[in-house]
Formats: sequence, structure tokens, C-alpha cells
Amino acid sequence: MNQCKLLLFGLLAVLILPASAGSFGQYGPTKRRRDRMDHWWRRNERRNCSSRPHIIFIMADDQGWNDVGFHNPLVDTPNINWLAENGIELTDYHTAPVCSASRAALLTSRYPSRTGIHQGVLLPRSKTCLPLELSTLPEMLKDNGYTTKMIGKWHLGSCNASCLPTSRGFDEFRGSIDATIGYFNWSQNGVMSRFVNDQPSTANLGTHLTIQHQRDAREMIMAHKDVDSPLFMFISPLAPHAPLEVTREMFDRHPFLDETDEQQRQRRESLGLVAALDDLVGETIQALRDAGLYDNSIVIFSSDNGGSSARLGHGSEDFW
Ligand SMILES: [Ca+2]
Repeated sequence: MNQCKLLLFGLLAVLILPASAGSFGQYGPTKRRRDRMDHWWRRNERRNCSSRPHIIFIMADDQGWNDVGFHNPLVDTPNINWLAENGIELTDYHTAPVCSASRAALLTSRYPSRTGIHQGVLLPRSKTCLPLELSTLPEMLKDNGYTTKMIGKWHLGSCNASCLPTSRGFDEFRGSIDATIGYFNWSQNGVMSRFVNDQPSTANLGTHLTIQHQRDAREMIMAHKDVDSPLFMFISPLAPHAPLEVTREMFDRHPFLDETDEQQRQRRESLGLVAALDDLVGETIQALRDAGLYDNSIVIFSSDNGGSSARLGHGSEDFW
């Protein structure tokens, strides 16, 4: 991860350079600045790194501040802890309060209030979607030579084919188009939500959704091996969003919680989903290593809105 961190600094230097160039005027950059940039380029050349790194953005769903091991030692998240210990922790990071608004903001780089999707979430059979006139992050990265892939929850509308991820900049999509689907039946209100690209899919139905995400991540990353294009992958797992459906192995990851007590049982189920999410993070990083992509990768991990407080009556889903 140290190399990922260094590459993040490197990317910032590349982005800053054109914006700063104008301020140098006729005199150009100072010798000290030129030396620093030359050093950065030489260092990347030694590592055989591209100036366009692979970018993996993992956005958990409803994971709270206290649901990671580096904030709460009782939570079993060794892979996320490792990211925090070896990467850069952004402690003043802000997101929208609900799923659709966060995803719309991330994929358009606009404030949620300027995406048209800023209050509540898109419901099943909604007649709207992320406005088609807005450019998306994967579209812009594709214009710059990236291969773009997405795993997990879309939740930005699916009322017609032009709203689907493969019409909004992603070359490949394996995930769910709706929000609160079953972890085992992959459906919402009896309608199959699992899509592979632009078609519903029941392949491997019955597998826990987060385990399927792990398999998808590995397969899609390994398929990118030796491809002459940087990879942008948006991983948007449902976990640990409700419903609290877990395998027995996931449930047993936090045995100190008493399963005969309803409140503790629900917390144990929720943390079981967090543990499965952590496995997905670990599998993704290992797949990057196995595919030879890791040394030129930036891995970003975030929650979409923190722990859900929609049922607490705080009005926290409000625009403000
Ligand atoms: Ca959410």
C-alpha cells in the first residue's frame, strides 16, 4: 500500500502541474520545482509505472463510523484496518445522507443538489434516473483511455436502457440495479435485480451477494491482466445495508454478541455483513497483486453515507 500512497501524491503532482504552469509566467517553474518533478518521473520510470494509475473505488453502503476496526477494535475488519494503517485517512470527508444522492455526486462530481437526485432515494419502478445530459466519471475516464468496470449497487435509475450503467460509461457491469435486494435471492419485490451488463442474470443465484461480489472482483481484475489500458473499477457493494442476511460463517465472526438477545443478534448480523465487506476489500487487493496491477493502483475506500439513521427520526435524510 505504500506504493499506492506514493502514487497518490504523484497523481496530485501531475494534476497540479498544468494549473500551476500559468503562474510561472515567462520564467517557467523554479529549478527546485523542476528537480522535484524530475525526481518523481524518474522514480516512476524505475517502477515501470504509468502516469495513469489503475483506480479502484470501493464504496460501502450504510457502514458507520464505528463499524471499522481502526475505530472500534471489536469489529473484525483486518483488510480495511490495513488500508487505514498504510494509506491516507481523510478525516474531514463529506457525503450525502442517502444512497442515490451519494452515488450521483460521486459519478458526476457535482453537489447532490445539482444532480436532480438529492432528496430521498430512487424507488423501484421510478420513472426517472441520473439525468442523461450529465457527464459521468467513467465516461470521462474512458475518453482518457481507461477501461471502466462496475460491481454492485447502481441505484441511479433503470427506467429504460439508456439509464443503465453500461449506457453511462461503464464497459462492464455486474451488480444490482435496485437498492434493498435480498442477499440470497438478489430480488426486490419479487423482481430479479441482478444484472450482468444490460440483462438480468440468475447465474449463481443463492450465493451470498457479497461473496458473489468477491468472485466478480477477482474475475474482472484478472481479465484486465496484460490489457494495454488503465483500469477504473467502481465497487459498490450492498453490505452492510439491510436486509441483515448473513451466512453462518459471517454471523460467527463476532461471537461476543449474544444471539439470544434481539438487539445484539441484529448487531451481530450487521457486523457479519461488515466482515464480508472486509473480505471483499482483501480479495480485491489480492487480485490486483495476482494480476500484476497493484504497484500502479490507487485504492480508495469510503462509506456512502455512514450508518443509517433513517429510523431514528432525526430528519437526517433531509437535503440539509
Ligand atoms: Ca446507503
